[in-house]
Amino acid sequence: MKIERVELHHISQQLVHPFRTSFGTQIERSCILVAVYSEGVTGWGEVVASTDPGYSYETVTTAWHILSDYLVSPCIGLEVESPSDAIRHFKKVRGHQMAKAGLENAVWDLLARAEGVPLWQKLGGVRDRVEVGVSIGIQPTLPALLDRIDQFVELGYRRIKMKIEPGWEVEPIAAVRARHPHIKLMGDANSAFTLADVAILQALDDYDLLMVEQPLYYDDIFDHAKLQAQIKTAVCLDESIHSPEHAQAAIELKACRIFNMKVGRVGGLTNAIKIHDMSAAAGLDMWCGGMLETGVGRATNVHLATMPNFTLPGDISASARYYAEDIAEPIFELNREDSTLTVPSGPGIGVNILMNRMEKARARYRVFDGSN
Ligand code: OSB
Ligand code: MG
Repeated sequence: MKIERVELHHISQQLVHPFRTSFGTQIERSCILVAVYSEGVTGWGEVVASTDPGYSYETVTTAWHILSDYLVSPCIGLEVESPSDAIRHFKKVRGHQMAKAGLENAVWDLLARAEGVPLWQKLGGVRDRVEVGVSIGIQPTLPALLDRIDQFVELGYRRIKMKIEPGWEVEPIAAVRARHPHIKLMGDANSAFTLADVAILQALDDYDLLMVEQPLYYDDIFDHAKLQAQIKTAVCLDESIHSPEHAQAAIELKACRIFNMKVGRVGGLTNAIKIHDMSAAAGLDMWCGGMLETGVGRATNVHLATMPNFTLPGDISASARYYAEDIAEPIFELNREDSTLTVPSGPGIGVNILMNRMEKARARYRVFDGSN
């Protein structure tokens, strides 16, 4: 198929609840939706960079620049039979994995839609529902935290992730564990600790956590290996893993026992599949992370999480947990009986963009069709 046209849509939507992590509070969520057109078919992908460089150096602005000035133009007029045809020129750009992923994932969706098959089939998925949990931000008080968790448990979520930071770790985790003795529970520090805090992280060993996610520096693999040797709780790496090479280093150094797979952070589905296969071969568990996506990115994540080595519940909650009105339909709803989302069965990612709603949320728009 020849790529005829690419569109970038920068949109911004209010979150249903502010989301506080150790790196800041998000009230609004921006992203770039990428649309790739060929032969009457349109594929969609989401660039999951945020407005601020708090989680990653990438922002909506840097991704707009990298896509506009380097990644998109070489795609116009390109003949693509597989996603690898579309991403060959990406290696001329170092990093900027989220920008790359949005465009690559749109090409995967385009090709799957053109073939009339759901994306999970192209990925070799093995399930039609994926297990999910919910990620809960840092709350102003302990009672507020317990309340918030009760609400989600009531909705049917069976895995709770709590954001932690220095001063908000052992006490809230102990309180949640006391209230929910059997729930799957984990903490995500978003890089807020250092090796000097090892005693705090050791204290978390008493609460039967599934894992502690990214406790140390956002770019680190080496210190995480030192930490994993000193705590019983499994370390999970999120921020530090941007490529199959990073995953290999983490495996060989025993820096973690679990990977959080975010397709944006690793530069697209091709790298996600490589890391999936590497962690399966090495016996590491993995799960699908989230970036407060719209229905587009959420759908990509749901399909990705059907792959066999996604052994733990993902941060892919129901649409209503994020946005009052999503820009794609159908929305994702939690299956209460087993804390899962159902994988869409239509072609490609299996959701459709509500153009009116999307345009209302839109801050910036650009078309690439070879004429500009
Ligand atoms: O660290 O996993 C994270 C959201 C934005 C940036 C980083 C993270 C998160 C989440 C929310 O934890 C996951 C989700 O529900 O989308
Ligand atoms: Mg994380």
